[in-house]
Parts: sequence; structure tokens; C-alpha cells
Amino acid sequence: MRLDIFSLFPEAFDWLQTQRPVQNALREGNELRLFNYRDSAPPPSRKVDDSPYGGGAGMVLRVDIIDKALQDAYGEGKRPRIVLLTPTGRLLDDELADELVAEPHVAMLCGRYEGFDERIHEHLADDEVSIGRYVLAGGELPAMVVADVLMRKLPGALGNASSAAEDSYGQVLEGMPEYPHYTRPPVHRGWKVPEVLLSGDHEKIREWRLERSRERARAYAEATGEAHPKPAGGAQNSASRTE
Ligand code: 6GU
Repeated sequence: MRLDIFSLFPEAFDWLQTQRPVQNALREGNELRLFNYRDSAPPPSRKVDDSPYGGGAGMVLRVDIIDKALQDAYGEGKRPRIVLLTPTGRLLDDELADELVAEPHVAMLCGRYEGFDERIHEHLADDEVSIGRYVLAGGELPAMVVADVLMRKLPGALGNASSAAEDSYGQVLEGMPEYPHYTRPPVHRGWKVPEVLLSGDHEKIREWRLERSRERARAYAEATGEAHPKPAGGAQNSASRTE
């Protein structure tokens, strides 16, 4: 896939591009491009924002500048799916990530200041995405979150040994959280690794892991009053502790 990110701070994404899953995804032929709105703002001021009509605090990103930035990037050609990053957008979850990663070309627009001129929402964006119900100073961190989620879902991003489908919330676990992991030492300060994991019995280990995932899904549902992505296991199949 091709992922474009529009921002006033493209250098904020330097770190993201050093990350192994991102580098793997790029090596597999995927693309990540960064654009600076300021490059599309008229010199000498290169101003991208202005004060809101009707008064009020803060500055608003201008519709003409954002429109020009998209025009400069895509011309009259086919537009990507354009995603506005805003605190009031559709909440990012694994399902939305799967939907976006299925697109051949996605562009994310990062906001700053009080936000985007409403006409950007209305006329230029296809979707609005938020990473949680709180307000951040800008869309750069959310864009990095979305880019990370999407990139690691691309074939080859995690190397040969694993895939994002096996992650928490992924297809293999039917939307459930992942089971707990342990490594050496087998005992630390009396804290033991569950016996079954040391047994070498792969069928038993698989069952144990599935049961731990179900347990976590139920605990999540109880704590939040919200069914975990997929109500897994069912209440009748209550956990029996085997460790
Ligand atoms: Cl996408 N943007 C901003 N500014 N704040 C947020 C957000 C996005 N998602 C959660 N908070």
C-alpha cells in the first residue's frame, strides 16, 4: 500500500521510519511519503492558518492551503482515501485498521491549532479518525499510531515468524486479547512460569493459551461493561485454572 502523511512537522516521523516493521514493509514495496502543508502555502509568509471567523481562541487550518497541498500531491489524478485525524473522529480499532490497510492508497491529514476549517471536513476528507477520547495538540502522534498499526499488518512487516493476525484483537484469536507470554528464568523471586508451558505438549499449550485469552476477554467485559470485540468463550465455559 501507499501511505501519505500531510503535516506541518514531517520531521516528527523520522523515528517511525527507523522502525523495523516499517522498514520491512517498505522493502516489500509499500510506500510511506511525507508532505509539508507549508510547501503549498504562498511565500513569503507561507502561512497555513488564520483566526476563526466569528472570533474565539486559536487558529484554524485554511481550506485553500490544504486543498492546494492535495492538488500539488495528486493533481487531477485519482485521489487516495483521505483520512482527517481529529479528536472527534471514528475511534481507531483493529476493524478500522483492517479496512484502511485494504486500501491501495491512503492519505492522512494531521491537524494542529484549533483544527481544520469545516470545509476540509465537508469537501476534502473521506473519513475522520481519532485514537481516543482526549485531545492532543496535533495529529502527528495519532498519524504515527495509525501508520504503525497499518504497517505491521502488511505482509512481511513482522518477518517470517509472526503475523499481525496472531496479535491481540486479530483474526487468529477471534478479536480476543492475546494470552500471557513468559521467558527465562523459569522462577524469579518465587514467581513461577506456568508448568504447562514447560511441558512440551503443544496441544495442551494451545488450549491453555486460548483459555487465558478467553479469561482476559471476560475480565475486560466485566471491567468495562462492554463486550470485548467478540464475546469469546461464553459465560457457561468458565475458566478452570490449570496452572
Ligand atoms: Cl486524531 N487528533 C488530536 N488532535 N487529538 C486526538 C486525536 C487526534 N485522537 C485523539 N485525540
